[in-house]
Amino acid sequence: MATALHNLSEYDFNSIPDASNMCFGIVVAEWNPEITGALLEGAVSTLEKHGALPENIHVKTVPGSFELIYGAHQMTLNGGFDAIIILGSVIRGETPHFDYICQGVTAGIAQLNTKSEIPIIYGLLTTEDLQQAKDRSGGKLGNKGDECAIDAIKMAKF
Ligand code: DLZ
Repeated sequence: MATALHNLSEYDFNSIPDASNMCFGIVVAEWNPEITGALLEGAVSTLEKHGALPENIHVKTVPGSFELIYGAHQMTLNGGFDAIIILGSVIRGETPHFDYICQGVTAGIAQLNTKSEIPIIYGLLTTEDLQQAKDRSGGKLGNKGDECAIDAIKMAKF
């Protein structure tokens, strides 16, 4: 029988590092502002809750989710960040080219992650309708912005 080389108790799946010496960039889309504003609020408050200083959280807005790719890329070039978060909301019912935008942003951010020295955390809500987006931006299913903040802190010093 094979012997395990790793003691799984060495890995702590639940700890969240202290973020007081970390610097974050957030790019947020203006489209569906009720949703993206709530995502931003969740992300910023969670970063601060884990020690990030307000002056180390830099927020830039872009018109729509498609521009999140450009915005995140510019932030990687500017330097000085430990992690970048993108936040957007695409709603199928209101967006005839929903699939194009979702796939474009997803592929763009994935590609950036393979080239960038710092992680880019994916906070794009892709929902069938407005209610599903509300449920995931501070509603009954939590706030994707909070989750992205935790992921950014965990990935920042990877
Ligand atoms: C054009 C468009 C549409 C129809 N729907 C959305 C949406 O639901 N969420 C979003 O973030 N952006 C949307 N956009 C705007 C595009 O993302 C982009 O800003 C424009 O196509 C200009 O590049």
